[in-house]
Amino acid sequence: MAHELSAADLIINPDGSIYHLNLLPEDIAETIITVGDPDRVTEVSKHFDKVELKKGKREFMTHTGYLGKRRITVLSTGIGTDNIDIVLNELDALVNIDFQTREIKEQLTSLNIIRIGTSGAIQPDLPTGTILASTFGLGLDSLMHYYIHELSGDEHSLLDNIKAHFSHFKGIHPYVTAADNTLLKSIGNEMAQGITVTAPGFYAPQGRQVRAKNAIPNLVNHLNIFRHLDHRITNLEMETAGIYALAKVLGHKALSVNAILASRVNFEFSKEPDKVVDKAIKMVLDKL
Ligand code: R1P
Repeated sequence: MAHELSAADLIINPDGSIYHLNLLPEDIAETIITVGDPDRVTEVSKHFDKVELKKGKREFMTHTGYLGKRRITVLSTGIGTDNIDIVLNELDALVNIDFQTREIKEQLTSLNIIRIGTSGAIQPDLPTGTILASTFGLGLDSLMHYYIHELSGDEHSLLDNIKAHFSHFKGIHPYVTAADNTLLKSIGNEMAQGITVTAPGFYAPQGRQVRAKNAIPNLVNHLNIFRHLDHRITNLEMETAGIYALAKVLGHKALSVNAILASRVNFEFSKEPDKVVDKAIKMVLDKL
C-alpha cells in the first residue's frame, strides 16, 4: 500500500499550496530557473513573452510564464543551502506527491532546474564578467549529511581526492555531485566551466578576512591549487552543491550558471554587476 505522508511531514497550506513556496502543483513548469536574489526573478521574467503567474512568500518569489512555446518558472531561493533544502523538496513535492491523497505518485516527473547565480572566481584567468557553468558542485556545508546520497564512480574519485586535500581541516566533510550532463552540454557549452565550491557562509567560509579571525588561513589559495585529472576549482558561492546533490537524490536534472562578479585572486569586484547577471540570464534563455 502507498504510504500517506503526515500533515507534519508534508505541510500543505489551507489553500492547497505547499508550505514555504506558497505554490499549487499547477503553478510550476517543468523547466525551473532558480536565482538567489528575489529581485532577479523579474530580471529573468521580463524576457518572457507572457507571464501568467506571480506569487511569493518570504524570500521565495515565483513567476511562471512562456518563452515562445516553452513554459518556464523562475523562482528565488534566497541565500544558502538551508533554503535549497526547502526549495528542492517543495518543488519535488509539487510534481511528485498527490496533494489529495498525500501519497507519492507512481509516475515521477523529472524537473530541469537551472540556477543563475552570482559568484566569485578563484582562478586568475577567470576575470569578472565571465559566465561559468559548474561541472561539479563541491559542498563544504552540512546539508547532505542528512540525506542518503549515492555517488557515481567519477564523483567518488573526485571526492576521495578532495578529502585527501582537505584532511588537515578539522570539521569539514565535503560532498560532491556532477552537473546533469545533458544540461551542461546544451546550456553550458559556450561558457567557462569548472568545479564550484558551495560554502556555508560568505565571509570566513569563503576565505574573506574582515575583522573576525579566520580559522582556515589561505582557504582560497588551498582551493585554487587543487587538481583532479583535468578538473580544477574555479569559483565560490552558496547554493550549487546543495542543488546538484538534492536534485540527483530526487531524480531531477540540474545545472548551475555563475555570473562572476568578483575575482578573489585579482582582488576585484565588477563595475557593472547588473550587466554581467543580464548576460548570464540571456545566455541561459537563448539555449532553452
Ligand atoms: C551572496 O551574496 C549570495 O550571492 C550568491 C551566493 O551564492 C549567495 O546566495 O548567489 P545569488 O546572487 O544567486 O544569491
